[in-house]
Amino acid sequence: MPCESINNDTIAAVSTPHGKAGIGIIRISGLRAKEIAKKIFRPRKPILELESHRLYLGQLIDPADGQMLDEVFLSYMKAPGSYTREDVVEINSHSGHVLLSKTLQIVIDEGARLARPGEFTFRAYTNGRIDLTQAEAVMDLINSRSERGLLLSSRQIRGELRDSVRGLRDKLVGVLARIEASIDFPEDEPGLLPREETAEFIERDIIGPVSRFINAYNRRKMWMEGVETVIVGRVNAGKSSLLNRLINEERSIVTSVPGTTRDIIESTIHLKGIPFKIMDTAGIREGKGRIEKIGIKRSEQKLEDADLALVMIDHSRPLNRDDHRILAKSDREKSLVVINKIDLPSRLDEDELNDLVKGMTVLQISTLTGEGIERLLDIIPEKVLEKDPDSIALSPAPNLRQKAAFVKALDNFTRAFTNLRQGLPLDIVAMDIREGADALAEITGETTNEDIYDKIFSDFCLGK
Ligand SMILES: Nc1nc2c(ncn2[C@@H]2O[C@H](COP(=O)(O)OP(=O)(O)OP(=O)(O)O)[C@@H](O)[C@H]2O)c(=O)[nH]1
Ligand SMILES: [Mg+2]
Repeated sequence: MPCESINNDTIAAVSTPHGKAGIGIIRISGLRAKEIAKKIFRPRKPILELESHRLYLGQLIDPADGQMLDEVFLSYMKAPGSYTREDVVEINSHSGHVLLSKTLQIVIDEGARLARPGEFTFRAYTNGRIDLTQAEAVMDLINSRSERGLLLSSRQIRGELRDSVRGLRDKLVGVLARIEASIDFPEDEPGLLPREETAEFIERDIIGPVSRFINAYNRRKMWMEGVETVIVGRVNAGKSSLLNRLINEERSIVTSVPGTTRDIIESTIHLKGIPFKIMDTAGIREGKGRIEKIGIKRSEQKLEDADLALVMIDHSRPLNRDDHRILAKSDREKSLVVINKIDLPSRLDEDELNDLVKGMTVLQISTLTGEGIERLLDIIPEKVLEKDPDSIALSPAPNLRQKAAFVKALDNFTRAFTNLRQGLPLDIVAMDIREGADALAEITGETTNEDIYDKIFSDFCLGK
């Protein structure tokens, strides 16, 4: 969508959620914003001119019949000192669907048009106030489901990812300049471009950081969407009791009948600012009825897919084949062993157990008395954070679109690196570096195609 054609008109939308609330905000952006404000707003104290960045108290008037609709606050932000870099007017009125719709209708009658979802942010982007990574971070901020996700997106709004990408592109420009000079003056190549050194530079300063960004995508996913945490174990071990303890609610049915849980029961808790989607699963045992077998299959699938597994062992019963089977299927890297029912006497064979859980973190708990639960709540986030030391520093992490561009760029840079070392012609190397740099530019939106609005902004909410 070409930006020239859309930025000539003035857009308006209700920027607050629907429903009853203390206040509702109508936002207007574009060339006619101020003119519309003057027609529909009568300030309490007479003024000569609406000044930028001031809040005025007054009446909202329907110019059609001169009726007062509401007492409102109005502010005017003169271009380019506004969210969109255009003239922006915001009307804070009382909330309520009818009042806000009527106000919006008046604004439209006076010459604005209804904004599309995300169009205010889209204008901030097309007018050069923010780049694409910042625009996407605005959406993340709104949708964020965790404190860490919020922190990450607020840092991205300040432009951390944009700056890192631009830093990479600056380095590439330097490399390209030297390659091009060597193409033009081949006799000087050894001095201008020691191949081995240049290849090393590409590997360390370009391929390294790009790969780290790609890996960081998973971290972002965890923070934004939650760490999938599955509780698995044999029947009756106390899995449902543990879920209920962790979320502090009687969510999952607990009985002494083995095989009580059939479906996956899910609930989210936040630990150290990270959302954890805790899933209770059907207990695993061999040779039971058809329905239970389906449940067990699902449990095993979840164990495979999850980011983290709490593998539960019953302290009051000897280990059996089911325990062995579950532990054999558990990925040691992402599992914690939880020994439950320590309020009851042990019937576990210590040697057998030690052998089975070698190298894994083991915790002892009782969901009945609550013993060990606090410790478990500490260890769960530690397990996630230890795997990824960068995450503590909250370094920038790309979203799916940005990751795809990094992957494309990495492919180009890896080829350039190999070709350089193998002595291939420099114009081939230069082509890959240029393509890689273009892929990076897609991240910030500096070389983007026209359907950017549909791809990114249409997912925004109205009024943002
Ligand atoms: N003494 C004691 N009993 C417990 C403890 N945790 C759970 N139980 C009991 O063990 C039985 C099974 O608990 P659940 O939480 O339903 O076990 P589950 O692993 O979800 O069982 P399935 O869904 O059948 O696989 C219930 O009678 C619980 O009250 C514990 O720490 N100590
Ligand atoms: Mg259960």
